[in-house]
Amino acid sequence: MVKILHLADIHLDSPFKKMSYSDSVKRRADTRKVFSDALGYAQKSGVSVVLLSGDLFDSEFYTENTITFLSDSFKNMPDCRFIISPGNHDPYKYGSPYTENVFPKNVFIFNSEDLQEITFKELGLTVYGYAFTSESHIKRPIEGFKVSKDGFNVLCAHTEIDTPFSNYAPISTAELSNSGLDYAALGHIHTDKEIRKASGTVYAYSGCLTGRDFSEHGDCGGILITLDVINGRKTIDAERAVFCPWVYKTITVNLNGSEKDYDLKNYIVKRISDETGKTKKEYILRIILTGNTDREVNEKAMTNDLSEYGVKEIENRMISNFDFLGLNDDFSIRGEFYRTLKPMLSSENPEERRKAEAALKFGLDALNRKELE
Ligand SMILES: [Mn+2]
Repeated sequence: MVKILHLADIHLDSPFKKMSYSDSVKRRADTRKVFSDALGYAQKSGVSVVLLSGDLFDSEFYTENTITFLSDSFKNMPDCRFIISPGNHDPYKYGSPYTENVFPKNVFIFNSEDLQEITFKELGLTVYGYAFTSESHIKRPIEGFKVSKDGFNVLCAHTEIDTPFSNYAPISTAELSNSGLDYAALGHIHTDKEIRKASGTVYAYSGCLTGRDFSEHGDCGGILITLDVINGRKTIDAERAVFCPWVYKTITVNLNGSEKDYDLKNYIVKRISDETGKTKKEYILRIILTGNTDREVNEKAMTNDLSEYGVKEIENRMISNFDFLGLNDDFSIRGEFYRTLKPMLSSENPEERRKAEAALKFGLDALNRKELE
């Protein structure tokens, strides 16, 4: 039996530009802590290979501290092998963390755009991989590839799957299907968390190790792979493991209708508890307010007011209370005017929305031959 931990998109030393300096320092340390927790889990689970499918680093800017931290982490697990496939954020090239530093003996780093392989006879396992050597990788890395080794065959790859003209080492499910690989450990897509199968090949993105902003929502971690032979047949088990204690989440709160009198704060708090349940997770929340209402909201004050519930951002997408349905079906020039403005009325840009609302009010008043204010 061989146990493998699949991780990717760790983005160590991310700058966290949107945060304050002290928060960004803390979040970088937290990221390292989550990585340590993942390796602790690997040790406890009897993992003998850790696959790092690209973007271990966020960019060519990395600190000495992080290199020491990584080297120590690898050294502290001498019986485990660490395989690194450099990705588009941390390509293998002159000046990269991979060429400038010496890593412990149990670390294997792919260094060519062409497919390479490492066989661990003691495990009956061959790992295939390649490196981004710049920010893009046009070549199809496993085109025409078929495994030729006995035992277990696994790919460790930074790739954009099923996107034929991608600049990110495109691999198709047809290629995986024909490859004879037992597992493809993919990196690059941070929020794809589905474990799939193409013929005999199980493949998955691990997703990012930790969420860094609202685009990296939901539970984050890696995948534990167990390869075995039972009654002469190969078996594979793939199981998600969550390592990141914080979760980015967006909640849409619709303020439509007649709820004019309720307390807005209580209403949002109730929606938060409905959406997050009673878990002990640390939620980082963005609230999107929608609906047709004349309610005024001070987003900044409300964000402060709700910060104890984990709210970091409030986005106001509410539109004031016009007779939209009526206008939408109105075939006069009033309806045409409304339909022209409609995309701007529901724009994600609050400034554009407000301008469109003002234009609608003035326009309708003008069409109604009212005095303009
Ligand atoms: Mn990435």
